[in-house]
Amino acid sequence: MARYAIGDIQGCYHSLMHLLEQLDFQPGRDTLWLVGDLINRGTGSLAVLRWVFEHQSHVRVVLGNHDLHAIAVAHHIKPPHRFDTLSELLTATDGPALLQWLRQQPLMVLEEDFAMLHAGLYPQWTLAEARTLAAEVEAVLQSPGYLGFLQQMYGNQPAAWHDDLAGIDRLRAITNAFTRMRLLDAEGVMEFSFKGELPDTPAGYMPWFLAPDRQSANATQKILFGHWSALGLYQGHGVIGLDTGCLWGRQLTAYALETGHISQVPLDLRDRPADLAGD
Ligand SMILES: [Mn+2]
Repeated sequence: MARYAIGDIQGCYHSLMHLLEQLDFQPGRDTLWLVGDLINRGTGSLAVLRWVFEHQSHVRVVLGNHDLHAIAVAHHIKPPHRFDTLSELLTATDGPALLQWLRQQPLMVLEEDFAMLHAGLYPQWTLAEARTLAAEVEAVLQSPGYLGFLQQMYGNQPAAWHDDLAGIDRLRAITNAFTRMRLLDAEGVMEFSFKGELPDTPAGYMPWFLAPDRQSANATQKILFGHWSALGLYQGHGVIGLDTGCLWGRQLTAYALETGHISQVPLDLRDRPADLAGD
């Protein structure tokens, strides 16, 4: 029995199949931990989501920004982005059921030895506090009122967390930290536009995992995350970054939780659309 965490798949179905073959992944014996952004931009969003749905009892998933975007587009809350590759999923007869299942997935997984989230963990939060805050958003996403939340989910404000945030501001700040954050400034203001490499971090900002006062820094759990393809494979400070830019022509990466062994496959070119740009 093994557990493997896999970085952002983004609809790269063939690359995922190659990686699972390389791992000799056996459903019923092994478990996958997927760091979110399962779908969009690659050509195989429908195939990826069908595969994950079919193997859901052997897969742990956290929601990424592209996953939430797909749900919002499906409900006509957000217009499709020019480089979205969601139309096959959105028109499939099983599309609504697949997206309903996706909407039930958490923002954070917390076990005794590992935690997993898509983008970042706000430095002021312990892992236990973060899990409680994730539950606030998950409860709304899983409630009949989820459309109202999706309609107000977008926006960069409030950019800093305060414990006394309430209502939609509170839910938006939690969602942005878990699914979009890469950098913050010394005052804890989140920055969402920078997507570059670590050495190019703008002056005055730092990656969330290098914040000097990070409450999760000394946790027992290692933190698995994705979302930052330009960071690449990152191991240090108790975190493991797994988005290695498969979609962008680099690799899809798996991290074996029991051994720390890294496995990688290159992009299968069938996964890459002819028209690819954006984030
Ligand atoms: Mn992402």
